[in-house]
Amino acid sequence: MSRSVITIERHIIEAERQFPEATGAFSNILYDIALAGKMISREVRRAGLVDILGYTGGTNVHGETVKKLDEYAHEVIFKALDHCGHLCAMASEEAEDILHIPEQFPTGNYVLLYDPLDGSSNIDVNVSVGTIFSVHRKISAAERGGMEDVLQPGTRQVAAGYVVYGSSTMLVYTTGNGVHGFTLEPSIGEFLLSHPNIEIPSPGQRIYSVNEGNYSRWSKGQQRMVDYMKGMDTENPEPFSARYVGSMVADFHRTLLYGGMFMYPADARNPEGKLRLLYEAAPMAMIAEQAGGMASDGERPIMSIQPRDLHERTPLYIGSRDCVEMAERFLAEDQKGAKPGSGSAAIAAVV
Ligand code: P6P
Repeated sequence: MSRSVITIERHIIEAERQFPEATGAFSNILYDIALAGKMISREVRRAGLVDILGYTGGTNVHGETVKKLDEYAHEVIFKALDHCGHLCAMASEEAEDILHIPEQFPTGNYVLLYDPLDGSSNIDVNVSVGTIFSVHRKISAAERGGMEDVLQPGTRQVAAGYVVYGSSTMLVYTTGNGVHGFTLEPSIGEFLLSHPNIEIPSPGQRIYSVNEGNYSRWSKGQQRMVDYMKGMDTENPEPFSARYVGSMVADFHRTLLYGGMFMYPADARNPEGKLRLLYEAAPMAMIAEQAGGMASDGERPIMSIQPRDLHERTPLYIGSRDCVEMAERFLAEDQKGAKPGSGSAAIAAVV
C-alpha cells in the first residue's frame, strides 16, 4: 500500500483543525454532501436496470413513486441537509425559487447551491453525469436566508465541488486550500483520497472541448479561435485534440486533470451562453482557480460576476491559464471589429 488510506471525513477533520475557531458546521455540511453523493451514485449506477427491476415509472415494486433521477438527486441532497442546522437556505437547478429550511428545523450560517444531476439526459446512454455544489456564508440579517444570501459572486464561495459518476465515482472539492479528489470505494462506502492537491497543467495537453455544432452561430472571434486550434490557421504549428462528452462535469474533470480548455460560448441563439452561473460555472471556476487554472466568461473572471438572478446563464471558458487567456484575446477582437483572419495577435504566447 503506497499511500495512507484517508477518508474524506478524515480529510475534512484535518482541514478543520487548521482553524481553531472552526465550529464544525462547515465540516458537517461537507460530510452530508458526501453522503448524498454516495446515495446518488448508487441510483445512477442502477439506472440502466430500471425496466428490468420493475421500476417502470409511476411506482416501483414497493409501491413507491419512482422519480426521474435528477428529481431524485435533488431531493436526496435537500433531505440530507435540510435538518443539519447549518444552512439558512438552499437553491437547486431543479427548483424555480430559493429553497427555505423547513420551519421545524434550526437554521445556520451557510447557503448551499447545487445542480443535483448535471447532464442527466446522458444517463440513458450511460455517459458520465455529475452533481455540482457551491457553499457561501450567510450575509443577510434574517434568520432564514433569502435571495441576498444566494445571489453572491463566486469570489465569496467558501467551498465548491462536484461528484462525477463516471467509470468510478469521484468527489472533488476545495475549501480555498487547494483541490482534492476522493474516489468512492463502493465495497466499504467510503470516499478515499486518491488525488491530493490537484493542479491543472499549464501548458496542459492541447485539448479543446466545445460543441462545434454551434459554430455557425458563434462570433467571428470564437470561430477564428476554434479554426486556429484545429490547425486551419497557418500560424498554428500543432493542432489541438478535440474532446467533447456533452456532460459538463465529465468535460471539466478531464480538463482539471489533463489541462486544455472547456468552452460553452455565447451564440446567436444563446446570447448569455447555456451554463448556469451560480451552481455550474462559479463552483467550477473556484476549483479551476484553486488548481492554478482560470475561468472566464470571455471578458472577465467568472468569480467576479455579481449574479442578478438565481438561474442566470453565462458563457464559460475554463481550464489551463494559457488557453483561457488566448480565448480572451481572440474574443477581444470581436469588440474591436477585427477583420476575419486577424487572429495572429490572439495567438501570441500560446504554447
Ligand atoms: P450541448 C448538459 O445538458 C449540460 O447542461 C452540460 O452538462 C453540458 O456541458 C452542456 O449542457 C451540453 O450542451 O448544447 O452541447 O448539448
